[in-house]
Amino acid sequence: MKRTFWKEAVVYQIYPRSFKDSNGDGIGDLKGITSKLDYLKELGIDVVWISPVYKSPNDDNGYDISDYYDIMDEFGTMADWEELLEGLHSRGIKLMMDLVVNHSSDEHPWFAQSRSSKDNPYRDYYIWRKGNPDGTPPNNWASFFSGSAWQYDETTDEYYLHLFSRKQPDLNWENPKLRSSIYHMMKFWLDKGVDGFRMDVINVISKAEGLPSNGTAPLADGGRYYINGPHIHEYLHEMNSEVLSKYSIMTVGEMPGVTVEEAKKYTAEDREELQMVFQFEHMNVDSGPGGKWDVAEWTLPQLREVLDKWQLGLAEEGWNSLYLNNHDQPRMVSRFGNDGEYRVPSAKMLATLLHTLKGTPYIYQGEELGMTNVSFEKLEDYRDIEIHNMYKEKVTDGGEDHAKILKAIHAKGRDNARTPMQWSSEANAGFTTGTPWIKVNPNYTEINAEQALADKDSIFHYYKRLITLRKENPIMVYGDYTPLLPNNEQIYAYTRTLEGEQWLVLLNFSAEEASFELPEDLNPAGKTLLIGNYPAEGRADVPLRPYEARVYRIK
Ligand code: TEU
Ligand code: CA
Repeated sequence: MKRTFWKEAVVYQIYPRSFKDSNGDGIGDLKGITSKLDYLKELGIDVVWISPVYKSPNDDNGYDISDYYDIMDEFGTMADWEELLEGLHSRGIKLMMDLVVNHSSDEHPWFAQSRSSKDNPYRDYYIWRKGNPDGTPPNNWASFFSGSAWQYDETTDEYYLHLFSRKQPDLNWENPKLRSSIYHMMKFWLDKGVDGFRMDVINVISKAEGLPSNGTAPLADGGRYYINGPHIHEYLHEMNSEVLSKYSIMTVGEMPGVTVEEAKKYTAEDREELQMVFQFEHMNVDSGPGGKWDVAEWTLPQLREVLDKWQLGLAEEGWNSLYLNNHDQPRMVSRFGNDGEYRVPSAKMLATLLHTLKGTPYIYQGEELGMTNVSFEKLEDYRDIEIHNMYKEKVTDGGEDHAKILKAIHAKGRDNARTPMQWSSEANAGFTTGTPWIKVNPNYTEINAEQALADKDSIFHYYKRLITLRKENPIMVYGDYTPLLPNNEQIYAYTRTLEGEQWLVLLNFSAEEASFELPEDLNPAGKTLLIGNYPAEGRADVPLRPYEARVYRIK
C-alpha cells in the first residue's frame, strides 16, 4: 500500500457558524477561526476541513450556495479567507474546502436563468420535468428534508428536483456545460492554494435515466435511483482527469448509502476518482426500521460488525475515513459513550478507537473537549431546517406526539453538533460577546477549552497524545487490522500489525468492569502500555474499568 500524506494526516472539521465569532454579531466567522489557529496547532492536527463559507442565503447553513466564487457576508471577505489560508499554511496546516455541487441555492444566478424560460441556455443546468396529468409531481421521490423532492414553478409550468430543501435545486450533471462550470470553479479555489475538497453528497449526482418512481406510494425513498447512479464513476473520473490530478491535494467524498464494493471503486488508486469516502453505516446502528428519527438501542456487536466490515473490506484496496460525529450527527460521547458520570473516560475511549482503526481520523470541533448533545425544551430554540421540516410533517401535519418527537430531536437532531464551540466559562462560552445564533449548551461552565488546556488529564491532552503517537508510529496508519473477541458485548478488541510489530487495542464500551481472555501470544501481561485513559498502571491482569481503553505493544 502506497504511503502518502493524506493517509497519515489527522483532519479537524470546523463548522464556521459555530466556531468563533469575532465581531459580536453572534455568528462565527473567518476572523474568529484565524484567531484560534494556535489552538489547532497545539492540538497537532494536519488538515482543517471547513464547512461551506461561500455566499449563501443560509437556508441550510451554507450548503445552499448562491455564489461559488465569493465568501458569505456573515463570515467575512475574500481577504479574511486569504488571511485564514495564510495563517494555516504558515503553521503547516492544510485547508480542505467543502464542495457542494449536487445542488446550488435557488438564489444562484444559474437558477434564476434556468427557471426563466424553457429555452434559456441555463435551463439544463438543473433538472426540470412536467408534472403528471393527475396533478402529482413527476415522480414520488421524497426529499431528505421531508415532503416531495419536486417543487412546482409557475413561470414555465414545470417542476424542479431538489433532493434536499426547496432552496437547494439539484444540478444536472448530465449537462457537460454544467460539469465544466464546476471544474472551472474548483480550479479557481485550487489555484488560490486550497489543499483539497470534502465533496458533499457526491455519490448522488447521477440520477437514473427516466427518473422512475420507487413503487406506487405517494412518497418514497428514491435512493436506488440516484445513490451511486449510472454515470457517477464516469463523472468522478472526468473530474479527476480535468481537475484533481493536476494538483497535489486531498479528496474525500461524502456518500450516504455507499457500500464497501462501491467505495472500493471510488477510492481504488488505479481508477483515479477520489481518495477516501465517508460511509454512513455506523451512523445507522441506533435507527429502527422507520429511519433516522426512529431512535433505537444499539449494541457493541452491531457497531463492531459495521466497522469490521469496512476495516476488512478496504484492507487491500481503498482507504477509510474515520469519524464518529460531524455537523450532521449527534455528539459522539452522548451517542456512543456516556455523557454523565463517565464522560471523560468514555470520550477518551472513543478517541482511542478513532485513532487506532485503520484510516484517516476526522475530529469534529468540540469533540476534543468532550462536548455533549443538548436538549432544548422549546422547538423555537432549534435552527436546523431538517428538524423543523420533520416536526411539521410528523407533528403539525401528521398528528404524532410532540413529546416523542422532541425526544428524537434530542437524540438525533443535527443541532446537537451545532451549538457554539465552548471556549471558556465566560458568558456564551466565550464564543461571542453578542447573542449567539443558536443557544450555547448550558454545560459550558464545566466543559470548555480553557479548562481543558489547563488540565493535563483532559480529553484535549489525550487527543494530543494520540496524535503524537500516530506521528511517531506508522503502524497506527498502515498496520493491518485484525478483530479479536468477536462475541464480546462489552469489549472491542483488535490488533494492528506492521512488519513484525504488533499492537493490541482493548476498549471497554460499557459502564461496568469487563474481563477478557486472549490467546497466549496476545497476552498483554508485562507488555508496554502505549496509551490508556486511566491513571497509569494499566495492569494487564486486571479487568478493564468502565470505558477503559488500553493500547499495548505486544511485539
Ligand atoms: O449531508 C448529506 C446527508 O446525507 C446527511 O448527513 C444529511 O444531512 C442527513 O442524512 C440528514 O438526516 C450533507 C451535508 O453534510 C449536510 O449538512 C447538508 O444539509 C446536506 O448534505 C445538503 O447539502
Ligand atoms: Ca461574526
